[in-house]
Amino acid sequence: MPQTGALKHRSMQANLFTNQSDPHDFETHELGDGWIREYPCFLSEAQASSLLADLLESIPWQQDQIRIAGRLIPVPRLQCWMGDADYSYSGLRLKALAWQLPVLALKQQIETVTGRQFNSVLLNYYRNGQDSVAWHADDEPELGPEPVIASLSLGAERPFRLRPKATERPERQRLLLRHGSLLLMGEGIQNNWLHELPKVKGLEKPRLNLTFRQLLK
Ligand SMILES: O=C(O)CCC(=O)C(=O)O
Ligand SMILES: [Mn+2]
Repeated sequence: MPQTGALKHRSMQANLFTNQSDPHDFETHELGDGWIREYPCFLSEAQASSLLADLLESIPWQQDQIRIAGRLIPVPRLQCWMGDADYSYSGLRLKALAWQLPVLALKQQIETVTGRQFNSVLLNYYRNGQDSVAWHADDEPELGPEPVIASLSLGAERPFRLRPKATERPERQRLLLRHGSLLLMGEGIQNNWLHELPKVKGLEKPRLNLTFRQLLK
């Protein structure tokens, strides 16, 4: 940011006495037919680093395969689906793992700060800059007509891009997803926009991302 056509609203409460960042601080970007909100300091550096080490170790990471034009292709990242119900995308059925304590605690913290409810999470492990997520929208029917998704980033800072689904529209958005930051993708984003996490040449450091979702019962 700043980006074409993006209107920003800030809520930055500087703490004059401790100079500490507040997890409630946010910046909203209105994109016309959708909005996103960044919480740049959602977790402190120490909290984020400890959670990163814990999850790298404790999550049963696996490389799933999706079917494209009849062929099974390994996705370029490791994943784990956790929560109250199983999930499908691109012909892939993900069995839900029971909530693990640090992830459940994080879910509750995110619900308090965002005022939104979530019952599942997709955890992604990008081992280095060659791992990525291609252009997509999280608009499966199981997520309801207007999905709102909260996305927490840990580890290597990576660019995240958005573009309208309508190919004739030129707008683009690019954010940097920092260690310990939270991105809330609000109403309109999954219906009207696509997002991706592109590959980054020469990056060796790992990154984890947790996208909290609300599946319809
Ligand atoms: O890693 C990210 O920041 C995005 C992940 C994502 O879009 C997804 O899991 O649907
Ligand atoms: Mn997504």
